[in-house]
Amino acid sequence: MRPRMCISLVVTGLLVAPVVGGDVVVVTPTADSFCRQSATTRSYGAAGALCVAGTNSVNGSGSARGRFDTMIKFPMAATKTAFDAQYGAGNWRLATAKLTLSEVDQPVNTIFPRGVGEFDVIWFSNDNWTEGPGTPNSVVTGTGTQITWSYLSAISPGAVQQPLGRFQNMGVFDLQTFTLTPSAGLAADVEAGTVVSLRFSPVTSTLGFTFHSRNYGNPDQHPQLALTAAPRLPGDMNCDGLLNNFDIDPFVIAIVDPESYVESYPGCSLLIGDMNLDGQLNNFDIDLFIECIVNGCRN
Ligand SMILES: [Ca+2]
Ligand SMILES: [Ca+2]
Ligand SMILES: [Ca+2]
Repeated sequence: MRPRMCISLVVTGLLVAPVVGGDVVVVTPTADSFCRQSATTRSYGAAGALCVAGTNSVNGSGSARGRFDTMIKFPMAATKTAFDAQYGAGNWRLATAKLTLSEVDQPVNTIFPRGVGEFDVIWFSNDNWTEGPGTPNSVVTGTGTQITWSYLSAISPGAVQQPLGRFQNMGVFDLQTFTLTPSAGLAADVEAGTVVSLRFSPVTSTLGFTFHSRNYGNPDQHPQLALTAAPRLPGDMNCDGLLNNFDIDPFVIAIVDPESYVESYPGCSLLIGDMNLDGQLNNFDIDLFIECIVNGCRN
């Protein structure tokens, strides 16, 4: 059979230096804000911190603080541009999404509660919200689309909300990274280069998780969303949207002579041959490629 013949040439012929890719794109927010159930019209969008807290949360002095939810908005245009350049326009899908937050375990401002517990991160379909100008020390009533408890409550029933994971804070002053499930909505936003809105809602009633916002002075401690992509159709080496015998020759070229592949298939990417999705194209991808050509791919 042709597939086995062609590939056997590669298997017996060489040890190829890996083609490394799988870049991580890191995105920071364009808007973020918390809101409080006990202060329904207040804006806190310019605060240096964000918070998600349960209904029974208390601050450092034991005073009841009640429920806090947080909204964060990430722009995806630059991410799409980067992955289009890496894989070819439309030839990739969202693979992983990791959120890093900078926890403030003992916030100075007494508005913020403290307590370890669980919370949900949720993909929120409605991007029609803004961060208002208020802070804990600057009393401002939110107007229009500015995030307040009232506005979030008004837009929530009409929004699609997809869970991206249930997590727990550490109760320490440190960066924490949470691996999000790439839900259909999250993936669609990233792949279209639009906007991702995330909502943080409490699970544990005594949770009080405070972390730095994009308004905080040190940019290293702003919320960060780190994204990676993978080929949309692994093994489609000629980028015609199909995986078949016509991909065998370009796969062989990509393994043996990567520079020649790049010249011959502009707009495609060597990483489309990364069949085991480890971010490299090398000999370890050959068996999986053969398996896909002969028997069809599992994914
Ligand atoms: Ca903000
Ligand atoms: Ca193809
Ligand atoms: Ca690989």
